Amino acid sequence: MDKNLIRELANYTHNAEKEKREIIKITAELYPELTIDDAYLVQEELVRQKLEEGKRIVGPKMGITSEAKMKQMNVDDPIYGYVFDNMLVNEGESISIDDYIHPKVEPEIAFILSRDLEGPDVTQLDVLRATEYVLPAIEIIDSRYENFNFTLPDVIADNTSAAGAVFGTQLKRPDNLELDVVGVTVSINGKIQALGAGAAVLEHPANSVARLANMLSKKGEKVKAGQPILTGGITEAVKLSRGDYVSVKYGGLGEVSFFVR
Ligand code: 0L1
Ligand code: MG
Repeated sequence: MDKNLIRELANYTHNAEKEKREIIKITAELYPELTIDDAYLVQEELVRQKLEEGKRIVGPKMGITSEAKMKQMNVDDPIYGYVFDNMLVNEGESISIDDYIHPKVEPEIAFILSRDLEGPDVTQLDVLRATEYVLPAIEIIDSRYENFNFTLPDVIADNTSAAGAVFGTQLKRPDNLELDVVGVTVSINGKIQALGAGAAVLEHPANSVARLANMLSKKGEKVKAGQPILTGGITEAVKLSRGDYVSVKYGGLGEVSFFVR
């Protein structure tokens, strides 16, 4: 793919993110031929631009991690993107809805590794052995595309809709936790809007970290120790509105909350 085109497409999604403005998906008219491999080149350029602006990668995130969503999008692999430091929201604090386009939240379990993991054959057991802590988290997604209407290459080129992350402050050792049967409820203003269990993420959230390591190995990259890794939404994404109090409870892992003003 031509370098100028990669830059043009990265500018397209990056500018929309900076200006909090909806855009039409790339594959509609701008470049209908965009493949998944092309889209990761666009994402790499987007990441490069953000780093050049002084932003810092906090950690990777996985998306499309439920079998139902993969089937719906007709793909075999989940997708990945990156959470940056300017996207972090402190637990218990508030966000302004005006800083987003049409934000939604996803309850996720995050992993912090004690050592790097390098694919291509990383397993769930390898991940659990390398895990220092797991922690509860909420991802805020905010596709830059109109009505969240995109194909898989489009969403990869948009850094997989990454817009925010709230990490819980309780870190737990993974040893005595059964993360596949951890229950999760997402409440808005005290009313449960979605619920699920850890197994919704590739049967076990550790599988998501393994898949990430194996996908990154195709580019000669690893999953790094010390970074929180968002493993994917346990329930469908829940839309946010001004005035919401968002509270997510995780069995055995604690609670994470924030306000929307
Ligand atoms: O983190 C995610 O699972 C989001 C992936 C992109 C799909 C979306 O924006 O709904
Ligand atoms: Mg997510």
